Amino acid sequence: MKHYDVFNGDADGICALHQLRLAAPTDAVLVTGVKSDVALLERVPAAGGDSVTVLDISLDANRAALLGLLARGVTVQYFDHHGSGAVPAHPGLDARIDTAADTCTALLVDRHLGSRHRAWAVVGAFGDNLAAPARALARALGLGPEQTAALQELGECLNYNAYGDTVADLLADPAELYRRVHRHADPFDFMRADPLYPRIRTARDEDLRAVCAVKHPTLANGRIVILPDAARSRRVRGIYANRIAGAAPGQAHALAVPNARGGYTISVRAPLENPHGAAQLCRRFGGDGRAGAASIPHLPCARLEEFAGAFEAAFGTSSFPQA
Ligand SMILES: [Mn+2]
Repeated sequence: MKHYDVFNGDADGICALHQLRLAAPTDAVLVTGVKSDVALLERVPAAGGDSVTVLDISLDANRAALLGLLARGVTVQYFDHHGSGAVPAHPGLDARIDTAADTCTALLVDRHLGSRHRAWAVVGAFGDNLAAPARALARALGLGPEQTAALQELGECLNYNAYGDTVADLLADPAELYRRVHRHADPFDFMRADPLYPRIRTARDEDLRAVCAVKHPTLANGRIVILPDAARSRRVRGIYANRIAGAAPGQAHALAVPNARGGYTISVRAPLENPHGAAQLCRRFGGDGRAGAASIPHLPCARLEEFAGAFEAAFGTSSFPQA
């Protein structure tokens, strides 16, 4: 009997799995990928009697594969906070799905485990740009401002590492990053001990510096930012989207990064002060996500203006800028 751990390669996915496996060590086959690679369940060759844990990928995006696994007699444990559609009622499925805008998978696992490895839930929540819930948990742990800031940076760096069109764009394969993180029950130990961490942090700083040098116009209620065609832009887009969203919490933001298919990958952040509408907008263009943060894997160039119009209509912004 085999067990498979299937998880989003971002901070939230890694920190959710890490907490679960600290509490219940399991010899598992790891299945993961870049952040936008969410159709992961179809890669799981489990048979009857096997088991699967799924973390931080939308049930809707994996529905057919999930139903196939359940039909073959595989038991599935599922934690997620993305739009799920109807959750199948099946005795083999234990699903804990909560799509509230202020939660994430690492927080759902924290709740499930009775806060046993809460510092990692703080890291995962910061990674998903949920600073308010992350800070509340950090306070509950008695962490001071410096320690909290260090966990925030760790979450942002783990999240940054997951962005790219393919694993080759990334500093570290998310499966390898998880294995390294998993050697440390304490996030401060990981930050001190693993040389990969300062490497990721330095790369993130360099990418951010280069991208911040690009000038972008500001609209009345939001911004659409187009980054240059470079691997750096693909790596930094998530953390940069969170950065500009945090700097103007009343505004909506869309970040367009040229992709290998000759179009754009779009990251959308609804205003942090009113985190609604991002997923709804992205679904119209073949994307998905959460109410506050969502993305479109591929927007053909010809549809960029249509997207800008829909962005304006969704968030009440005024005009389409030329960046
Ligand atoms: Mn997440």
